Amino acid sequence: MASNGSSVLKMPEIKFTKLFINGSFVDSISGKTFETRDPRTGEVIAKVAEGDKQDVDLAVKAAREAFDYGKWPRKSGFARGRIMMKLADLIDEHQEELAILESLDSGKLFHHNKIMDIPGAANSVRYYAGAADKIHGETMKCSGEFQGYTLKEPIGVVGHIIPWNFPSIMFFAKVAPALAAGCTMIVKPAEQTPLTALYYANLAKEAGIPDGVLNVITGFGSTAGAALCSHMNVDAISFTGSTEVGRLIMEASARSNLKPVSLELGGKSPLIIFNDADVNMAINVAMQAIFFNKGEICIAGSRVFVHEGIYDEFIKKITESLKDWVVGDPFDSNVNQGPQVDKKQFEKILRYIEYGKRDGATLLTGGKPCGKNGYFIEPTIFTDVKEDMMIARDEIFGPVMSLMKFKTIEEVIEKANNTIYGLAAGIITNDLNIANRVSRSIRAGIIWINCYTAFDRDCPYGGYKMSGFGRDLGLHALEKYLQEKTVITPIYGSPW
Ligand code: TXE
Repeated sequence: MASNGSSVLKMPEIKFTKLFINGSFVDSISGKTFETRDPRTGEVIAKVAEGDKQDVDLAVKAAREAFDYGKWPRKSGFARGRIMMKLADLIDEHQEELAILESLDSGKLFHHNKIMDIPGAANSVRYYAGAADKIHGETMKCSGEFQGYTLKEPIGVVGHIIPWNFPSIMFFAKVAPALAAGCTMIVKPAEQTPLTALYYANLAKEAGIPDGVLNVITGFGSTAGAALCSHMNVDAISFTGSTEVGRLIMEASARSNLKPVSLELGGKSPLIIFNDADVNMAINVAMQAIFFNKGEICIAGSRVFVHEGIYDEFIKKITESLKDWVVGDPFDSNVNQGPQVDKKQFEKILRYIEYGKRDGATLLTGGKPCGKNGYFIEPTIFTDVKEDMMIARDEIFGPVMSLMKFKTIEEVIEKANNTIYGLAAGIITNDLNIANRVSRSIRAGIIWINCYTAFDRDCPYGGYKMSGFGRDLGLHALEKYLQEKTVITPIYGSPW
């Protein structure tokens, strides 16, 4: 049981804990399991099958057969889309149970899961279901007496490697366009958050997705994930996770079959607040940019640059606003921030807070764990941050804001770009010329003007520089799961 402020939620039974291969839930070949824990307490929620190379081999075989001989890639896009629509409806029917499982496993806020993540996942499936019958090639009027056309064909067997910060959203950001394209696939969810992925596997079967098309292998990255990336029979990898692992995935591809990979990696995104900004609005945006999802979001606005003209006012008011920010049980609807996903992430964030203090930044708010159990951390703000400090350079992936002052537009553009990453940036100003100039000058894949963390499934999402390449979301995401074939034919019979 858990209270969400107004009502009491019944904790669901954990029904799916085995690997999902070729339409059935099965134990891992080794018989091994691993524990998934509740970040509110650190207690074990369930033991889940630990897949490894041999299990990946079985899943790839099933996906290969489903691709080479099965109906899914040969169905019309319209027929695939209808089955996907059914899956979306099933997700809606199980919305509350899925939202609870997601919070239990990840510490994400239940009310966010209920109104954003789970309905967002269902709507992603609908978006790509609607696109499945609109995948076309081109025709070319060639020189001479030939004509050419292109076919967009599914790329084949895809491996999706999913992180733990948005388990449902990321699952469908990758699975839905791949299904629409006609691919078959193996999903490796993060070891911290395997529960909803297995639940979706069951719903996919119920919706009528044929056996072997969608397989889920739970397990660890260095074993199951690595086996998928170096598999000779996997045709593409779509990955979201750390930059370090992104590098390993490219290496695995280079050493195996040169499968194309798309990587959505870390970030250290700047939020730039100019002196004409409405300071109260800027504070709301800045707080959402870094504290939303407990800072466990790759686009987190972790470097906040505030113009010197409003810097003192900004500091005073953000300190006041944080007094109303509640850290606590993610099932309570009055709570703004739940626990970090696991002990490793919790300790990483606390380590970075110590680096900040050690390197001479001033701790304005927070800086400590809170609560007796679990992985809760106070929302933390550092001032007097210098660009070369570790807290200003590295992705912390937690509720830690680095505040910096600036004077001129040229200076702030240079500072904002002074990072190996290029995922996102935010600009707060009412001056259209400033907004235009800065948005063109920042090397990042997404720019928000007078907002932050605003996503739409129709807007492509991905990074510049070491934040990766390839785009999720939007019709662009379909391209990762398609390849183009050119066909040339004489118009008036063969000249040979
Ligand atoms: O990431 P990993 P971790 C960043 C964030 C975080 C840090 C570490 O800074 O603090 O990464 O988190 C799988 N071959 N992001 O350790 O290891 C793994 O099992 C194939 C940013 O959790 O990259 C999981 O499914 N797969 C990020 C997934 O990769 C491997 C989201 C991500 O885990 C693998 C998460 C391997 N060798 C963390 N090793 C974002 N961009 O949103 C691991 N995995």
